[in-house]
Amino acid sequence: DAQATGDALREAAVAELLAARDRTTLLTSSVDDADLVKQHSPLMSPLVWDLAHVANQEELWLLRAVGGRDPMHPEIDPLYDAFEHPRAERPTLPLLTPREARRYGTEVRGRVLDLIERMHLPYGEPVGFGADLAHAGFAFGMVAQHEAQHDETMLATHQLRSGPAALTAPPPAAPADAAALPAEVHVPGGQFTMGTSAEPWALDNERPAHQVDVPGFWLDTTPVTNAAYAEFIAAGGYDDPRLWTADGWAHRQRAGLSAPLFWSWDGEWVRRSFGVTEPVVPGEPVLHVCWYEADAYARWAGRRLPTEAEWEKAARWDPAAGRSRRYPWGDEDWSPTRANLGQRHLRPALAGAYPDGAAPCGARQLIGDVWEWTSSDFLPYPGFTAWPYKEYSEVFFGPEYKVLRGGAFGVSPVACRGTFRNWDYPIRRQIFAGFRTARSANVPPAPRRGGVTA
Ligand code: AVJ
Ligand code: FE
Repeated sequence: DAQATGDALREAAVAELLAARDRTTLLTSSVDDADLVKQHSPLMSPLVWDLAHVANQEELWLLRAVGGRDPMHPEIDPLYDAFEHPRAERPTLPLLTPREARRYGTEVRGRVLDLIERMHLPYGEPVGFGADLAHAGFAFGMVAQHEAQHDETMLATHQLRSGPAALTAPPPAAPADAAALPAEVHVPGGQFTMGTSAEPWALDNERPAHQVDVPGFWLDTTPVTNAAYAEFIAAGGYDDPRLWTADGWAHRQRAGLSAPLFWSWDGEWVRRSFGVTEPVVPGEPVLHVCWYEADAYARWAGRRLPTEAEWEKAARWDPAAGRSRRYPWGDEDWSPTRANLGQRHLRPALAGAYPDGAAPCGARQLIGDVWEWTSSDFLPYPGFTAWPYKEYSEVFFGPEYKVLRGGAFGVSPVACRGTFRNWDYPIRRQIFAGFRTARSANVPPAPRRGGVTA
């Protein structure tokens, strides 16, 4: 009933807020203060900015908007408004010190836990002050997802920093049956439900649920591997303008692209991963490629990137039940055997891993491991309403951003589901992005490239 659902959502919100803070603490205590205030790349904020920004957003949405409290330190709001200062500029701002940022975060969190404990979380009809934002614990879930997203951003900053490793983690489990997997799987044609109106913490851009007709198509069983991608490089893929879009070729020339970010040639391909230089693992999904590189690879392979709707249909459509699932494996929440999420590992698992997370179509690793570029621009669904602020999604809609789906090893489960949408510029490579390819039913299969066990 409504009371029990409200209590469950409250408990889940508290657990997710605490889990996000554990990750934030790990990411900001594994380096010293000099490292926290330093800018490791013009693409990223200093870690200490993210630290205070998550606290500031938590204060804004939970203490002020839901709780009706007065601002704690109104003078710092502009410093932590992502739209006021671009990332490159943030190190020059009079930011809170690491010690001040930690204390601010702890104070906000203490008050938030106090607030949520004493709050009635409306689940049925919204009533009273702040009831809309707090409805189904949405604002709490949104803030937990926000901090989790910045944890992923901070993880990308860690990957960009120079010097010895600051983070360590065990490798993910190896797949048992990858050799037996088909290269591609079929997704049947017809209507399916894309997006959601039911998921309580779905963000505005995932809403509302709507019917989309997706003709039958074929999709790679797993993300494209390093071995397959290395074949594309060896075949001269970076030197053949016919494989690239006009914008992609111009960017490839301007930026001097010749391999994924963090790769270098040393008689073999090696890569730098969180402070460790190591041979590129052939069977792992390729990581740190931009949309233009993914698109060119797909053309070389005689294929194309999947559309966003194709990706979601492959991940959610259950033909036997005639409905869309929350996740590829069903409606149950994530668990560690289903997908590589939550920064439990610092790398993707080998292609073919996580049989427990397979979709009804047979595709693996749609959730976790690497974000997957789709061919689609980031656009609103029919019936979209910005909520609770235009700057989460609406201001980004348009052709300049491409959609990524599925989440990566550094994405927290709270911010990952079959409907979750991410987006970035097609030139971006510091994000944990790879891809898989597709072909329409009327296109003949091309010779297999790479292979899931390579
Ligand atoms: C959804 C990952 C594109 O990091 O810019 C964080 C998430 N929004 N703070 C981003 C976000 C506001 C957003 N992405
Ligand atoms: Fe943010």
